[in-house]
Amino acid sequence: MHKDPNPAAAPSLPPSPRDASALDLDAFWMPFTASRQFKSAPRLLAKAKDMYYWTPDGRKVLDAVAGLWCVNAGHARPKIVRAIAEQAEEMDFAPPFNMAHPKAFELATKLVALTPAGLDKVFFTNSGSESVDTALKMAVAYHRARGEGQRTRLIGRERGYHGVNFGGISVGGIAGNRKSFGTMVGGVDHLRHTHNLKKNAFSHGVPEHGAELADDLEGIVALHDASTIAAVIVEPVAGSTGVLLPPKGYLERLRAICDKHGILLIFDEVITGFGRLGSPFAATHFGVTPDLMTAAKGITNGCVPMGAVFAKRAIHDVFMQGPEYAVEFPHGYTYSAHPLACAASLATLETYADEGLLTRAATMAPSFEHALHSLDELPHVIDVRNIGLVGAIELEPVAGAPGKRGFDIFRSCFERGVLVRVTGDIIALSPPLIVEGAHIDQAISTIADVIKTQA
Ligand code: PXG
Repeated sequence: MHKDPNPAAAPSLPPSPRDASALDLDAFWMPFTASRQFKSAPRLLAKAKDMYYWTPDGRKVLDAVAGLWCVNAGHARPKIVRAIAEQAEEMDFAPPFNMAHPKAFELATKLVALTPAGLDKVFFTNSGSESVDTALKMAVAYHRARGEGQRTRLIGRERGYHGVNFGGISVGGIAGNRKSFGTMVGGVDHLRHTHNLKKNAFSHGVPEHGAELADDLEGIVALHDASTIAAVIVEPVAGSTGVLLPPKGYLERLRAICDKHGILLIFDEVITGFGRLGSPFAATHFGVTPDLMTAAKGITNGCVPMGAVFAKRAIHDVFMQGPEYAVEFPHGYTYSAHPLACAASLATLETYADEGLLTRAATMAPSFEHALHSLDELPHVIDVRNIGLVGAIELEPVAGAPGKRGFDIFRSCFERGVLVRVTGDIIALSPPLIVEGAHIDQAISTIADVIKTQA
């Protein structure tokens, strides 16, 4: 099926209509980009199929990061492409407030069949950031609706990434994403992060040490009193800040402390959802069920923007009070459950099912792990870690220039035909779940060559 890692060319791909030299790069204010550097030497992508991108000048690039952790079934998959085109013809838009369309219900039913037992309700958004802010609002409003309106505090974690909206950056733990933006949402506190290279470097799978860091929550409860705390939000595996794995037993302990104090546990599964770890969700992988769970990215294979918040039935049901003509949860987006997104997601779920992709990462994990750890001894490599089809290579920063080594490696890999993701001096890999051994070999050998060349 996807066995050939290097098909000669993309057969049906016409030449791109745009090349970099003809483009005016001025007007587009780019997201999360070193813009001046980019605009001095743009890296453009023009076509994509299965495991590959092509640049406008026809250079082929292996996608070792599923776009941005989202194209889990690989690019331009026929069922999904067709579903989007057909939906655009049939009905482009339907208002989502006090109206709906059948595919929204069909999708909701199929999605909750994939989530851990109990997460029976789904609210649609258009991105991970919107999912996070929706979940935080749900948590606070839930407590209020059941008569505990003083439970408003939200607890995040250092090095957490929960998107870029005000709720998300407030519970998020990345100073660089917070410091420029003034007042954060009030009453937020943070757990310590779990990344500990001294104890856990070069772990295969989840690290041994650090479950006790979940007890930070007891400390926070002691400080603020549980009666003021609405929810704790964590990524089961932190992606954006460099693939930080939960220590063995950590998530279970967090769950137990939340239960003890009536605090809702939110898993942000924007990256881990839809098969990344070898199970449909990290919650299923770790056997820990949150009260609310956010998703996005892989929900539509990255083809149409969509996000979701999954909620326990009991949380949803608390809202179902008051007069029947009144809105119970005053929240939602013009594009919640957009018909194109629903069509794309239904076809995505079919593609995942047809090809067993939601568990394929478990099959590929051992060879991925083996290949990744062949980098352990290379110069400047201070950690290599992995789980499912997620990997990270952490490099010693250049003295006085943190992030420079990582960025240089990212650019060199791209020049050599492999797209990786770099955060600071950590290289992250999260290939599409259709990846084959030969693709892994290509990615790892390219990274190895680049690290050796730059050493
Ligand atoms: N939560 C988590 C856990 C995420 O990883 C978001 C929320 C926000 O999703 P949206 O769709 O609003 O971007 C994310 C997004 C990276 C990278 O380099 C990761 C994300 C976004 C951009 C870059 O790791 N994740």
